[in-house]
Amino acid sequence: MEWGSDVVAEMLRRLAIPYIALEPGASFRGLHDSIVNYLGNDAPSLILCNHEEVAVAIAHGYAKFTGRAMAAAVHSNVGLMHASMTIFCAWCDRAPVLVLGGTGPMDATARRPWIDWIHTSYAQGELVRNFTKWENQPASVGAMPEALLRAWQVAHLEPRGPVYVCLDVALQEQKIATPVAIPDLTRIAPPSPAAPDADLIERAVALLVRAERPLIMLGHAGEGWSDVVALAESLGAPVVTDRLSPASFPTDHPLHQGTARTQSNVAVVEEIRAADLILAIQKVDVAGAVRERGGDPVELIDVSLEPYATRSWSADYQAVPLAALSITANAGLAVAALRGALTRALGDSPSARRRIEDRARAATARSQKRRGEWTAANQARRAERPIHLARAIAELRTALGDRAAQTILAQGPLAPWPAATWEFTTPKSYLGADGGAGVGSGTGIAVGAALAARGTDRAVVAIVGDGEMLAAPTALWTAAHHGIPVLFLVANNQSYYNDEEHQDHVARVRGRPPENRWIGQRMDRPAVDFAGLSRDLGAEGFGPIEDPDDLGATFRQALRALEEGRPVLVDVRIVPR
Ligand SMILES: Cc1ncc(C[n+]2csc(CCOP(=O)(O)OP(=O)(O)O)c2C)c(N)n1
Ligand SMILES: [Mg+2]
Repeated sequence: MEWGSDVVAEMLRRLAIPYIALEPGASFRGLHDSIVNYLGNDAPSLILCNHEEVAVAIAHGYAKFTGRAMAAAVHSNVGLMHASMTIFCAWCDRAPVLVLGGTGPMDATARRPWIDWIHTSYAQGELVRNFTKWENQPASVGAMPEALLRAWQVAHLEPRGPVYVCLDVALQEQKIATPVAIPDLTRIAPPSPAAPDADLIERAVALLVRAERPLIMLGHAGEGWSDVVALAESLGAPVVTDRLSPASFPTDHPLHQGTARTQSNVAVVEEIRAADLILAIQKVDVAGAVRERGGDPVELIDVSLEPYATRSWSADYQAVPLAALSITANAGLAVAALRGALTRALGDSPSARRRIEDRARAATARSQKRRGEWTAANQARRAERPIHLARAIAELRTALGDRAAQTILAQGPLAPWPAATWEFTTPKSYLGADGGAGVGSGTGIAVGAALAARGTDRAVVAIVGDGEMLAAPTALWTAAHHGIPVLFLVANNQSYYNDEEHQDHVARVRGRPPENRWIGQRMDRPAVDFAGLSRDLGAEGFGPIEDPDDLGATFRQALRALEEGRPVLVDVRIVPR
């Protein structure tokens, strides 16, 4: 290590950061040189992006798949401003991301005229302080290792989240005079997950055993599916999941009733209303879900680390859940503890077993009935033009063949996710929403997930709206440049349709013409050539597909690009609802 930024590069390697997504900038030209010429652009290596929003979203998608942070480097105050929305999304999604930036020189005598003054901010991290877990600007080269180590640890401590480290350009470019100590990271343990309180687990189990109609409401319940499934089965309890959170229960399981914020939301609401006890596990907005009962109280056990994420600036903490028991613990550990304690509590009481079997039978009957209804409803719309989303998704699933079950859906559409068309049967088969509901985050997240999954045998697909794709299409170029295979299905309704519905609502409330709802929303004149856009960015492009019978052959062709390690886009003209 000869230069200040070599210390940063060395730390990134020792922290096993594999990639740095970046849009380049002079404020971190020192670090850029250290990655390229000190580390040889390996471990970490650079992932070149065309917008900081995409760079951070790629790191977010990588974290969604691996649970670990990669880095994103953003140029000074201007790059950080570009990145701020996707940093917010990572914050709301509790995803670890290490954002690196530059500034200065803070020493005004060392500044180049104009540009260095423009790109110097005092307390630059304040821009993102309210939605990062920690931000810091080390004031010497010697202070850099500690700052990076703390950033890494804080990002990975649950509830996880983004962190920002700002590096003074002059320190990066300082020649190292005295040796800088790098801590021996092999001797440092990562922070341990929060274990549940044993007494609370016993009390929760007592409530669960007593309940007549318990419901399990899952958010990001972790990857220990077998424990969650065993817990549900040993209670015979119905289970609901949430589109906002990664897959955490097999959606084709007979106890699974529906997924909040999708076509099957109706079933979720029915189950919430019918329950006499709800066990929520790391669920986003528990209070909002319980509110579906219209004030009818329910016994609530809330397993969540969310209380530790409460900050003042953003209300992403949601309304306070009125829980009889709040178990502030890691979801996986809590579920395992509940499962063990429940097995002991139930013992081999034949009457308890009978009650549970009856409950499971009734729940299975409900889910089968609903599944039949959804399948019939989607079937009835198979031939529609513009194409019904369920048909498009079903065709993609069929084209994936044997790979379908292991495929990773990195982002889902805003348009109502159809039920019973794409079952999530393995951990990580769906990675959850973007956290902050920010249009423009989805394409980068999908590319980041595909970067993480590259080299595994899991295909990565994303279903995004036309508005979403247009906000950040350059993620396609990054994927093409770095050989990252990912398939985008653009659910193209030629509109910011979600907002057409808002304008419709407002007009009706005001007694004004709802027919005008398309103004300032529709994107059909001119129609955007998404396949052409994709090809221009170096990826493959197909479409627009207007005939549902063309979908199968097109997806099969598109999947060949994926197998060859290339990104591909398929533009499907869908009916909005
Ligand atoms: C950064 C940002 N800008 C605007 C919005 C408001 N918004 C929410 S949904 C939506 C429409 C997105 O269009 P598209 O991706 O085509 O999905 P569609 O509603 O048509 O299915 C918009 C503009 C937002 N959530 N985030
Ligand atoms: Mg749209």
